[in-house]
Amino acid sequence: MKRIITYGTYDVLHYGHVNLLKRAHALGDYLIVGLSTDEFNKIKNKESYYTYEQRKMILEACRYVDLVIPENSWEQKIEDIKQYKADIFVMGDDWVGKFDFLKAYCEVIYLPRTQNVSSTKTKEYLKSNKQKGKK
Ligand code: C2G
Repeated sequence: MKRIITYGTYDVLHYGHVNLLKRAHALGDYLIVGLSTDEFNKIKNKESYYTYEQRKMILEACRYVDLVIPENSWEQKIEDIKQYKADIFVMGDDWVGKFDFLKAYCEVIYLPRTQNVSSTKTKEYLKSNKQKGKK
Protein backbone atom coordinates (compact mmCIF):
# COMPACT_ATOMS: atom_id res chain seq x y z
CA MET A 1 0.00 0.00 0.00
CA LYS A 2 1.82 3.08 -1.29
CA ARG A 3 0.64 6.27 0.43
CA ILE A 4 0.82 9.68 -1.22
CA ILE A 5 0.51 13.08 0.48
CA THR A 6 -0.03 16.53 -0.99
CA TYR A 7 -1.14 19.96 0.25
CA GLY A 8 -3.09 22.93 -0.99
CA THR A 9 -5.97 25.37 -0.69
CA TYR A 10 -8.07 23.72 -3.42
CA ASP A 11 -10.53 26.61 -3.62
CA VAL A 12 -13.19 26.57 -6.38
CA LEU A 13 -12.03 23.10 -7.42
CA HIS A 14 -11.15 22.96 -11.13
CA TYR A 15 -9.73 20.48 -13.61
CA GLY A 16 -6.16 21.61 -12.89
CA HIS A 17 -6.61 20.55 -9.27
CA VAL A 18 -8.30 17.29 -10.26
CA ASN A 19 -5.52 16.59 -12.80
CA LEU A 20 -2.96 16.96 -9.97
CA LEU A 21 -4.95 14.75 -7.59
CA LYS A 22 -5.47 12.12 -10.31
CA ARG A 23 -1.75 11.92 -11.16
CA ALA A 24 -0.77 11.96 -7.48
CA HIS A 25 -3.15 9.12 -6.66
CA ALA A 26 -1.86 7.16 -9.67
CA LEU A 27 1.61 7.12 -8.07
CA GLY A 28 0.26 4.86 -5.31
CA ASP A 29 -2.90 3.52 -3.69
CA TYR A 30 -3.96 6.06 -1.09
CA LEU A 31 -3.94 9.87 -1.36
CA ILE A 32 -3.94 12.17 1.66
CA VAL A 33 -4.59 15.87 1.07
CA GLY A 34 -3.42 18.43 3.63
CA LEU A 35 -6.07 21.10 3.05
CA SER A 36 -5.14 24.64 4.04
CA THR A 37 -7.41 25.91 6.82
CA ASP A 38 -8.93 29.39 6.55
CA GLU A 39 -6.45 30.58 9.18
CA PHE A 40 -3.47 29.12 7.28
CA ASN A 41 -4.75 30.71 4.08
CA LYS A 42 -4.33 34.07 5.81
CA ILE A 43 -0.69 33.17 6.51
CA LYS A 44 -0.37 32.21 2.82
CA ASN A 45 -2.01 35.56 1.89
CA LYS A 46 -4.72 33.59 0.11
CA GLU A 47 -8.41 34.44 0.26
CA SER A 48 -10.60 31.43 -0.48
CA TYR A 49 -14.19 31.73 -1.65
CA TYR A 50 -15.26 28.52 0.10
CA THR A 51 -14.64 27.84 3.78
CA TYR A 52 -12.39 25.01 4.94
CA GLU A 53 -15.41 22.79 5.69
CA GLN A 54 -16.89 23.46 2.23
CA ARG A 55 -13.54 22.86 0.45
CA LYS A 56 -13.08 19.67 2.53
CA MET A 57 -16.53 18.37 1.56
CA ILE A 58 -15.84 19.05 -2.13
CA LEU A 59 -12.43 17.35 -2.01
CA GLU A 60 -13.83 14.31 -0.16
CA ALA A 61 -16.26 13.87 -3.10
CA CYS A 62 -13.29 13.52 -5.47
CA ARG A 63 -12.63 9.90 -6.42
CA TYR A 64 -8.84 10.38 -6.20
CA VAL A 65 -8.86 11.60 -2.58
CA ASP A 66 -8.86 9.10 0.30
CA LEU A 67 -8.32 11.37 3.30
CA VAL A 68 -8.41 15.12 3.93
CA ILE A 69 -6.45 16.50 6.90
CA PRO A 70 -6.12 20.17 7.97
CA GLU A 71 -3.00 22.09 6.95
CA ASN A 72 -2.43 24.63 9.73
CA SER A 73 1.23 25.51 9.21
CA TRP A 74 4.27 25.32 6.94
CA GLU A 75 6.03 23.17 9.56
CA GLN A 76 3.67 20.21 9.87
CA LYS A 77 4.71 18.25 6.79
CA ILE A 78 7.47 16.16 8.41
CA GLU A 79 5.19 15.15 11.27
CA ASP A 80 2.36 14.38 8.83
CA ILE A 81 4.64 12.22 6.65
CA LYS A 82 5.63 10.22 9.75
CA GLN A 83 2.13 10.05 11.24
CA TYR A 84 0.41 9.05 7.98
CA LYS A 85 3.35 6.90 6.78
CA ALA A 86 3.49 8.73 3.44
CA ASP A 87 5.85 7.19 0.87
CA ILE A 88 5.63 10.03 -1.65
CA PHE A 89 5.12 13.80 -1.27
CA VAL A 90 3.66 15.39 -4.40
CA MET A 91 3.17 19.03 -5.41
CA GLY A 92 2.66 20.94 -8.64
CA ASP A 93 5.93 22.19 -10.12
CA ASP A 94 5.22 25.81 -9.20
CA TRP A 95 6.74 24.53 -5.94
CA VAL A 96 9.73 22.79 -7.52
CA GLY A 97 12.66 22.66 -5.10
CA LYS A 98 10.75 24.25 -2.22
CA PHE A 99 10.12 20.96 -0.43
CA ASP A 100 13.32 19.05 -1.26
CA PHE A 101 14.11 18.93 2.47
CA LEU A 102 11.37 16.30 2.72
CA LYS A 103 13.56 13.91 0.68
CA ALA A 104 15.03 12.82 4.02
CA TYR A 105 11.61 11.36 4.90
CA CYS A 106 9.99 10.26 1.63
CA GLU A 107 10.15 10.53 -2.13
CA VAL A 108 9.42 14.07 -3.40
CA ILE A 109 7.78 14.50 -6.80
CA TYR A 110 6.78 17.75 -8.51
CA LEU A 111 4.23 17.33 -11.30
CA PRO A 112 3.72 19.80 -14.17
CA ARG A 113 0.94 22.27 -13.44
CA THR A 114 -2.08 22.26 -15.75
CA GLN A 115 -1.81 25.34 -17.94
CA ASN A 116 -4.42 28.11 -18.32
CA VAL A 117 -6.57 27.35 -15.33
CA SER A 118 -6.56 28.76 -11.80
CA SER A 119 -9.09 29.57 -9.11
CA THR A 120 -8.05 33.21 -9.39
CA LYS A 121 -8.80 33.32 -13.13
CA THR A 122 -12.18 31.67 -12.57
CA LYS A 123 -13.09 34.14 -9.84
CA GLU A 124 -12.01 37.11 -11.95
CA TYR A 125 -14.06 35.88 -14.92
CA LEU A 126 -17.17 35.47 -12.75
CA LYS A 127 -16.63 38.88 -11.17
CA SER A 128 -16.28 40.62 -14.55
CA ASN A 129 -19.42 38.94 -15.89
CA LYS A 130 -21.33 39.94 -12.76
CA GLN A 131 -20.38 43.57 -13.41
CA LYS A 132 -21.73 43.22 -17.00
CA GLY A 133 -24.99 42.07 -15.44
CA LYS A 134 -24.75 38.61 -16.99
CA LYS A 135 -26.29 35.75 -14.99
N1 C2G B 1 -2.25 23.05 -9.44
C1 C2G B 1 -1.99 22.53 -10.72
N2 C2G B 1 -2.43 23.19 -11.80
C2 C2G B 1 -3.14 24.34 -11.67
C3 C2G B 1 -3.42 24.86 -10.38
C4 C2G B 1 -2.96 24.19 -9.27
O1 C2G B 1 -1.33 21.47 -10.85
N3 C2G B 1 -3.56 24.97 -12.80
C5 C2G B 1 -1.74 22.30 -8.27
C6 C2G B 1 -0.76 23.13 -7.42
O2 C2G B 1 0.56 23.03 -7.97
C7 C2G B 1 -0.87 22.43 -6.07
C8 C2G B 1 -2.34 21.97 -6.04
O3 C2G B 1 -2.82 22.00 -7.41
O4 C2G B 1 -0.02 21.27 -6.02
C9 C2G B 1 -3.22 22.87 -5.19
O5 C2G B 1 -3.08 24.19 -5.68
P1 C2G B 1 -3.39 25.42 -4.66
O6 C2G B 1 -4.69 25.18 -4.00
O7 C2G B 1 -3.12 26.69 -5.38
O8 C2G B 1 -2.25 25.15 -3.57
P2 C2G B 1 -1.23 26.22 -2.97
O9 C2G B 1 -1.92 27.45 -2.59
O10 C2G B 1 -0.08 26.27 -3.90
O11 C2G B 1 -0.83 25.51 -1.57
O12 C2G B 1 1.96 23.70 1.76
C10 C2G B 1 1.67 23.78 0.38
C11 C2G B 1 0.61 24.79 0.11
O13 C2G B 1 -0.54 24.57 0.91
C12 C2G B 1 0.26 24.72 -1.37
